Amino acid sequence: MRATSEPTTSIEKIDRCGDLPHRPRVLLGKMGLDGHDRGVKLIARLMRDSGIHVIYSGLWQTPRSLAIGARDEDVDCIACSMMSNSHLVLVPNLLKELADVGRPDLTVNVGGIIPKEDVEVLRKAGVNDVFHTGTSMEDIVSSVRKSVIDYQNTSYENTSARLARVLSLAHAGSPPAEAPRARPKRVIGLTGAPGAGKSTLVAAMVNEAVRRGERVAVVAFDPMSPITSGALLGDRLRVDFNAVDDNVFYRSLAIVGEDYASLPDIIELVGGAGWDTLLIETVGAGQNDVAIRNHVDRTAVVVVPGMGDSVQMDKAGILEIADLFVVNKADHAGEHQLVRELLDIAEGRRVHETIATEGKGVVELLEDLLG
Ligand code: B12
Ligand SMILES: Nc1nc2c(ncn2[C@@H]2O[C@H](COP(=O)(O)OP(=O)(O)OP(=O)(O)O)[C@@H](O)[C@H]2O)c(=O)[nH]1
Ligand SMILES: [Mg+2]
Repeated sequence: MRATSEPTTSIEKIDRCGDLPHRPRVLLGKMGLDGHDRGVKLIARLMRDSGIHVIYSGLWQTPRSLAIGARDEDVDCIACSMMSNSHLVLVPNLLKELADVGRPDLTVNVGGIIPKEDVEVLRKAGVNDVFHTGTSMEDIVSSVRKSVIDYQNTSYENTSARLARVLSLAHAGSPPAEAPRARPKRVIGLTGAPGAGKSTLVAAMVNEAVRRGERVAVVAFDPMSPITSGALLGDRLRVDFNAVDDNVFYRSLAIVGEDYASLPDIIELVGGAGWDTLLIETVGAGQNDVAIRNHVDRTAVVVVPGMGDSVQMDKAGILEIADLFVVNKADHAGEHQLVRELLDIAEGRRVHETIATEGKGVVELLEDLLG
């Protein structure tokens, strides 16, 4: 029998970062309008399988959306993959935006299709290192290891940069005593099965909230590998930061199981930094994953058609902790039956129907959750 710490695939999954002061956090950024995503996806897996926490921001990022992401995620470095021959414009712009958002010190590494004569130009502009097609996994991991920063500096002038660092320390178990604390006015939990559409719903809701002139903080949890302690943090990519800019503070964190030990600190520190509304997305949840309820004011349980029948509805566990239900993917077959079955057990709790990808039902959900 295989032990839970043994890899299930032939990729050599080894923690190559366990000796560092903290788990390296890397923002994998893809600027430009091209769709070459094979390289970044490969790098993301390599990093995750080496014990690195990788935040993948998705294609078509702008210098500003990447800079905001890097600051709020408090990454050790940005790994920029450039395939569209726009590196001489976009990368210097990224460095400028990093300075504008309060983190001129952040390490930027660039890789992809970069002509030799451009390497020096990029370095002069402030890029730390440049990597080419065929770069080995060892080189990539070593570039990340070298970028690991010291968390002791909490004195950034920019409030989001400061909050981001304080959250890094809190998640590592040592929140700075002097950081301001207050519980946000509204702390909402979203939970539900993996892939139910939690992040897409959060993205649609924050988009609508910002359109209304509000600011929202989000903390999104994803699983940490039991083998390497690495993680691929992929919730953030659903949000279009070109639209919401830094009216949304978004932080991705990796946990094992339902270990929300740092969450009470995180909630108070987010509130202390002036955010009134906090949405918390759990790791994709199973029937037994109910711990989030202890931390939030209201819990929305997201369910999708086609996952069971009325017997599942009566089982103890996750459906019991719902303050309201969201039937997402309402465009899928079986939606009406699911709503009927939920209404049978809802006991007055509201059942929302949404298609998160089209924004359908999102306004009603937002109004119910945020009032
Ligand atoms: C596969 C491919 C495609 C696929 C993309 C599939 C996908 N989903 O990614 C398809 C067929 C769709 C495609 C389309 C196009 N492509 Co194309 N494509 C390639 C090709 C052959 C390989 C790229 C690849 O996937 N390599 C494998 C990955 C794993 O390697 P990588 O991305 O280089 O990443 C490695 C390193 O660079 C490094 N790395 C990368 N980034 C970073 C970042 C950091 C920080 C670090 C440490 C390391 C690092 O690590 C990786 C692992 O070693 C290249 C040519 C080449 N040999 O590179 C052309 C190429 C990139 N394509 C090119 C072009 C022009 C196009 C098209 C515009 C062609 C056209 N006229 O239609 C379209 C654009 C389509 C679009 N929507 O954007 C040009 C780009 C020219 C330029 N930038 O100056 C290239 C160079 C071909 C050429 N010689 O002209 N393409
Ligand atoms: N058809 C359809 N697809 C949707 C809908 N909402 C989300 N999706 C898709 O479902 C997939 C998963 O969405 P996510 O928002 O990442 O789901 P999640 O619950 O956050 O996933 P985890 O964080 O991994 O648990 C994505 O491909 C979305 O585009 C919907 O209402 N209808
Ligand atoms: Mg998610």
